[in-house]
Amino acid sequence: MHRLHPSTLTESNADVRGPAYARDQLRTGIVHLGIGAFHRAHQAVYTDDAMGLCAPDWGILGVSLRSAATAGRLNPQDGLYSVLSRDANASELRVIGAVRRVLVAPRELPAVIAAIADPATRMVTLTITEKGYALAADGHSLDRQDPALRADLDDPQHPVSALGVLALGLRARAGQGDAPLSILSCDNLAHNSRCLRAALVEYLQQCFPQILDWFERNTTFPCSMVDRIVPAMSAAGLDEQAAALGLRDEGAVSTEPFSQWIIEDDFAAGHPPWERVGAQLVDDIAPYENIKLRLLNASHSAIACCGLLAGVDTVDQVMDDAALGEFVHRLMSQDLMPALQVPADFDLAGYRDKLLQRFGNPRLAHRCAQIAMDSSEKIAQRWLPTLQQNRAPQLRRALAAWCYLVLATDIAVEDPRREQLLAQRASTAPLAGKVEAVLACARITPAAVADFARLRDELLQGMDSIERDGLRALLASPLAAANEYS
Ligand code: CS2
Repeated sequence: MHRLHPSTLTESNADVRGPAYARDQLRTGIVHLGIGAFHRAHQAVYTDDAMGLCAPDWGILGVSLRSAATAGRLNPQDGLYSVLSRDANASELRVIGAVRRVLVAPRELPAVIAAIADPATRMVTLTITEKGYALAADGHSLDRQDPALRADLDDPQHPVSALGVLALGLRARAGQGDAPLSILSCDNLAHNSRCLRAALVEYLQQCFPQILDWFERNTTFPCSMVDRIVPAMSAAGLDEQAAALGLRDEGAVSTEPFSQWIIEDDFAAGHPPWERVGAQLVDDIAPYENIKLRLLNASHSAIACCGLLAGVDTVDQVMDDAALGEFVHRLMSQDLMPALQVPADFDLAGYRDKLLQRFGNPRLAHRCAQIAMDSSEKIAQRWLPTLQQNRAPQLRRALAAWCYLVLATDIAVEDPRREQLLAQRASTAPLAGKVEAVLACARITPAAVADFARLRDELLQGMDSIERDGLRALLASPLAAANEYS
């Protein structure tokens, strides 16, 4: 079978849709830092659609900050890759042409800096995951313990972190005079681009204070809420997608039909007509990002911890499991939804029902282990605001499941604070102290949660109950259902 490439595209199966613009005229308008599967199934798809309606000058130059894997997959295909979206009822396969090339920052730093500095680049976008922002517990200042950030603050000419690369690129851009640029975070963080801006300002104050005036004049930071479930691709998934495409595609991604993107309308130098292909431009995204983070992502993290602990592999299998699926429903309706402020015309129950349907998608095979990664970062964004606002007894059970997972099992989960978490697992100190230390890794501290001592005691009880009777028994135990959302 031939490999996907512009020269082989005509060999793809007949019903596969390709770019609707002259791809040989594609020019770069966007530099994207962190070009993983999510970006390829989300922003790049909107951009591909939008370029069917405008000049193709919003092509994407992807940058990988660490691994050369994505470059190795996409560059031999001239940036082309396929996106398969499917659920129980429908399936669509298409080829995306919006990505022009992928650079690998550790080996091609000068080219990355030149691309950010190039006045033809009108936007820098980022999907670097929560931990990529190196934010301290207050959520906006720099975490000076972060190893990559520390290295960059010491040697800003040879950066390895996203912030460091972006800052050096901005310094080069500023050297050429005024050239407005929108910088847009597409990560699951509350006030994502505003947090990024605050972190960058602090970084620039220390490393390149001479460009701060330029930075004020030339940059905007529209926040955005992104939503599409994109599981990691498996080897079997690649084979299956190649068979459907009729071409081998090493960069293939597979996702759900649903996609949402809400962006603050605050661009410095124009934007692709994303709003004509399904994205929403709004004045204030705060309510939407809260709903998404504290309902979708919060439930996702609970599903992941409970699924891992119960030995259930994927999200749809969790939803199919009587005790676990019912728990997720209660968690949403009793704890998460009552803690949300929603715009007057927003149908929250409808949003929940759609989410339950999306989580149940049997064609996604979204693994609990993937979502459980980096839990210590995610919990602060997804669970903490609800814990601060109400009793949230169901959410406390999910938190007990996480503590149990970390402290009482040997299930390996990647986490930026893995060493601290493992040290607690190994420690012989009393359990209460270990639970407090684990919670602190997720920024759940006495300063953050008013009834912290009670929370800790409930978690100890919850862990004890898991130990004695198993997770399902804890999740099913009767509790007063306060504030039920019907
Ligand atoms: C998930 C998200 O892996 C995770 O942490 O919760 O990636 C989730 O699938 C997306 O935010 C959905 O938009």
